Amino acid sequence: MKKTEITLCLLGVLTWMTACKPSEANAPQGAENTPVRDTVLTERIRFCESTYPYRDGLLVANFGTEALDPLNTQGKGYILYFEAGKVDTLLPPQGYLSAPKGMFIRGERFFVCDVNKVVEFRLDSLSLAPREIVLPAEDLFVNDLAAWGDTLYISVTNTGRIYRMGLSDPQASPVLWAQVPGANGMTFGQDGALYVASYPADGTTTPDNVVYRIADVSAPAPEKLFEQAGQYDGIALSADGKMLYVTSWVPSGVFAYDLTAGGELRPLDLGEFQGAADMTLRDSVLYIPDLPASRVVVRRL
Ligand SMILES: [Ca+2]
Repeated sequence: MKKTEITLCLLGVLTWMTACKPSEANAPQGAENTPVRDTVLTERIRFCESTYPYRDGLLVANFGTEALDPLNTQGKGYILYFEAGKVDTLLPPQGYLSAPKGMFIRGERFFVCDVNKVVEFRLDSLSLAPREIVLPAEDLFVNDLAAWGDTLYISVTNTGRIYRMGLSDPQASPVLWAQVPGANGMTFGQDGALYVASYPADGTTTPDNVVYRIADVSAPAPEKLFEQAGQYDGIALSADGKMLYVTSWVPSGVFAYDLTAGGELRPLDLGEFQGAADMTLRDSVLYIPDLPASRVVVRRL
C-alpha cells in the first residue's frame, strides 16, 4: 500500500469516528450518565500520540500540525513535560520531529519513533542535532519502543515488523527480529515476555488484530493472548504483573485484561475517546493520550 493510501485510510477512520461519536458537550448529562471526573491535560497539546514517564512527571509527544497526519514530514513535532500541574517544553519544534510516537529513555539516551525512523536525542544536550535511525522505506508507521536488558525493540505497524537493536553499542543498527500483524504498542512483563498490541494500519480490523504475547525473546513465537479483535494501540501492565491494560480506537476506550484469570476484556469507565493511543501506567495512575482530541486523560486505577 502506498504512503498516501495508508494516510487516507487512517484519516478516513478518524473522520468517521469523529462524525459518529457524540461530542462530550452533547453527551447526556443525566445522573446515571455523568462522566467520572478525571484530570485532563490539554495545555499546549496538539495531536498527542504518546506519553512516557520522566523524572516525577510525564512526557507528551505532539505532532504540532494544523491537520492530523501521522505520516507528515513538516518538522513541527515537539515534546512537553508535565509535572505537578505545570507544563514545560522538553523539546521545542526544531524540525527534527514530525509525528513523534513511542518514546524510550535509557540513561541520557532519549529515543522517539517518528514516521520512518527512530530519532535519538541526548537528554544532557537536547539542543544538539539528534542521531536518525532510518528504517527501510516501506516501514512508515514506526510506532513504539520497549527494552529488555540491553536490547531495544522497535515496532512498525504497517509492515508488522519488530526490529531489535543493541543498546550497549551506541552505533548499533536495527535488525529484523519478529513479525506481528499491525505491531503497535509494546511492553515487557517481569518474566521477560513481550506483549504487543495490534492495530490495522489500513483501518480494517481482522481477527489478527488482538494482543500478542511473545514468551521468549530468544526464540520469538507470537501467540494470541485472546480472540477479541480491536484496533489496539497503547499497552501497559500493572505493577504486580497481573493486569494488562490496552487502549483501542475501535471499539473505543481503555480495556483491562486479567492475565491470571483470562476471560473477556473489561472496558474501563473513562468516558468517550476519539482515539486513545500510547498510554503510560505509573504508580497505579493511567495517562491516556486522546490523539485526535489533543488531550491526556489522567485516571487513578
Ligand atoms: Ca502507539
